[in-house]
Amino acid sequence: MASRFNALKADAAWQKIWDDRRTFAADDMSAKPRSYVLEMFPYPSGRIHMGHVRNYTMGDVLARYRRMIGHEVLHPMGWDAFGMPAENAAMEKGVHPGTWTLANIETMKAQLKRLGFALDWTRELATCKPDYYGHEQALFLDLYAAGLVYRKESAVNWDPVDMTVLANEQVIDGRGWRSGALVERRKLSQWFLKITDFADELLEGLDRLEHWPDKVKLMQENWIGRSRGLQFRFALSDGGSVEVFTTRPDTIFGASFVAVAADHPIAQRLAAGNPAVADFIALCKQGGTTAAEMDTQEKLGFDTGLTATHPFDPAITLPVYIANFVLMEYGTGAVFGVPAHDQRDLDFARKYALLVTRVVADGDATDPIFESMTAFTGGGPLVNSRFLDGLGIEEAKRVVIGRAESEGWGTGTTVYRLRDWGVSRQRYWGTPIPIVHCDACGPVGVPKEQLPIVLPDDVTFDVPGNPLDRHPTWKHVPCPSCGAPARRETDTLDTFVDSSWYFIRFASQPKDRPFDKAIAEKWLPVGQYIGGVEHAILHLLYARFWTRALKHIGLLDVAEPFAGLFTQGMVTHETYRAQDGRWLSPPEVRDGIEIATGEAIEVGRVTKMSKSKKNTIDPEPIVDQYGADATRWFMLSDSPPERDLPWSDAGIEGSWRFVQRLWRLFDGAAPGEGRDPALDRKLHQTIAGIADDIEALSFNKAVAKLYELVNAIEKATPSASRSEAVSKAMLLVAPMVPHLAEEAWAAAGHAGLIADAAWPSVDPALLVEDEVTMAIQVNGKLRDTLTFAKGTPRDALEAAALASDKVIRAMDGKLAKKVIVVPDRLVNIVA
Ligand code: ANZ
Ligand code: ZN
Repeated sequence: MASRFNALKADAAWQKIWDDRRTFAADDMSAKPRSYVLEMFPYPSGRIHMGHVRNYTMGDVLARYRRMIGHEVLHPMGWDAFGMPAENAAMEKGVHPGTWTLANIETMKAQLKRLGFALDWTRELATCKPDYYGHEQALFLDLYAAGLVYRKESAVNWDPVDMTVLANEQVIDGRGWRSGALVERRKLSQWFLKITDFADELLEGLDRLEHWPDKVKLMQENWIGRSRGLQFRFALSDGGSVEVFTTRPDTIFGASFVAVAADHPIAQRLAAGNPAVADFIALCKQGGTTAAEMDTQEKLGFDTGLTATHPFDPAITLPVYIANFVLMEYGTGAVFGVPAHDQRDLDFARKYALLVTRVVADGDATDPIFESMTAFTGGGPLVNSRFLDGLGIEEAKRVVIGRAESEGWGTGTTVYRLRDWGVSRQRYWGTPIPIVHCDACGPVGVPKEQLPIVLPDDVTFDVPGNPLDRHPTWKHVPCPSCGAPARRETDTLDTFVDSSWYFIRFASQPKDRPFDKAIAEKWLPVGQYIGGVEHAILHLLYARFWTRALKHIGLLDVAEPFAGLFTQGMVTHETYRAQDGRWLSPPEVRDGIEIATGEAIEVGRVTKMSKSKKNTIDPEPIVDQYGADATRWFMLSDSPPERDLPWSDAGIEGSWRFVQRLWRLFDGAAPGEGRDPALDRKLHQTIAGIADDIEALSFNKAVAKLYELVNAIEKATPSASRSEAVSKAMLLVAPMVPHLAEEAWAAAGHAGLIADAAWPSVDPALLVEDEVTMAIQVNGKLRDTLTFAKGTPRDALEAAALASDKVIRAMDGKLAKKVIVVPDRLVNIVA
């Protein structure tokens, strides 16, 4: 062996061997216990980043470890390959989205390979390929046939200058990202998936996900947002009535106005006779559709002059407004406002000088006059509310709902914040929705034998809008049902649909159908899923829904897609700024100086690596310089995996030095004879501890134990124990630094791959601590502590205690009358 580990050479050599031998291909038919380890698949943006490296290294250590303990491991990789950035590249650089995407996949795949991940590349998939999205189209049709897909008018962001629909992320401060025009809300007929049918199941299923982080479960719970509500009618001064919906019926005595949406029938009726109303409604239609935008928009209202009668007291009347913050799509499109206890209502009430009455006590504050500009949304006993006074919020809700129902003016309902999933995107680079619109037959599903409906290649991006829609021929097809000339659907599916079932396709990928039920069921659910917390809500909820929907239609009998979930922290780095405020990248800076100008720079906060702040470290040159193993090792050390990992040069250099140190240890192991009991114990404790740490994904703890073990081995003198510890240490580090481990394993004369070797077994007897620290007392007072081998006999303990300097001093010349010995615990000398 050479005394220096040549990572560049070893990395490439072992990667080729793993590839040639298909070492990490999973066997569907294996009789071994199965492990499905999955990291969230990447979007092929062009290059991998440190976040990918950290994420995939964690999954890789678990996957390799599970192989070593004898599992058949499925650890696949693919590409979430549809989406806007490819279309943006097409618009900016004139390159076809497909060309751009496939080139990125090729680059990134090569980059991933250089990190030596134990991936089953035979199952690689890319969602932008017809052999993936064609099966997705088939599943969409199955869901359509089962009534889980429907069409509905819904609001979109409309750019009036570019004449196109914009995705929410293309609306910046209420304006189109390209045109800069104020975005309007427009109605379009769009496709929806009935996720709300599964709201209760999705909520209740969370309780059974023991291996999910609580914070993610809470986020999903809030997103589903199940609550009890009340729907009831207010009588109006014009003889009509308006139905409102509330989740806070307890606050009914704090109501100071009623508000309806701009497209509520009452508003529309008033607009017909009053141009001022019509103008106000037009004003409300400006602005984006995202919840955040709705929240930050200024609250605007139009007083209709109508009044509404309070359900519990006809003497109380409330003004009726048309308001821009009330949505027609939610509840009944009308609300009553309680300004003291809802911030939107308070903003509105202050603006229009309406009454603000406190009805929930805020600690000592019970005064009906509410002065603050911040609504009180906390809990407390009801006040100023007649028969509700003194009740808690939940109790008061029940009382009001009970009275409304028994008096017949309202109904209690269970309501959800969760909306059905709108999947239509007016974009090119996505899965074509397999529907044909016929004037006679309406929307008709494409017969499955015509799938995949493939995207046309000859599209242009020089003008805004959807290239599929303006393609000269693609959409003109005969109706599958009656044969008359008809139009293909030109919307494509939300890319979240693609990622809602890729883990099923990884498990089984027949050519002629989306997956084989029996084989997919062998692998699923994914045992350990690892990814960013940014997907805590949408992706994970959609995948849970899709899995249930497939179960509902009998295609797959799996309750939950991901049994275990782990959300890893980010890789962060310092930020640098030049004197003139320009962000500088780490290579442009040395010792606090901008290299190019020689001027001092300002060191900013440590933040998530991002292109905009230029504080990214490109993994590829790091791997070139330090090798895959040092890079992997650094990703695992220092920070707990759920926390942020600050990148530092010192950190990667330290990892590199440790890799070299491991190499010297494996290289220089002189054979020896005789046992070294302390080292034996250390080794076996480390084996057991690391196994637990890896299962718990506490990689930093496993790393710390390996440092300790290596220290102990280095200090030990040659012995049979030391030789054993060296060769077992190779196995222990193999999941983390696999190239070095293979190299050392081969050099030590083993025939097979260390990737296929078994995890060392533990001798339970050696796990027991064999030393005890005992209290030595004189007349019941602690005077000394001494360490003995476990089970040391009484007379030896007694003799050692009496010989202690501290004891002798404490006895002050007196004789011991009696010595009480509790073996392994204490010695008490009575003097
Ligand atoms: C009275 C009230 C008092 C309300 C109070 C809230 C706080 P969640 O919980 O998110 O479902 N609301 C109902 N329909 C609406 C619509 N179409 N557009 C805008 N707001 C609407 O929200 C339910 C609450 O949102 C309802 O309860 C209603 O205001 C409002 F202290 O009624 B509440
Ligand atoms: Zn037809």
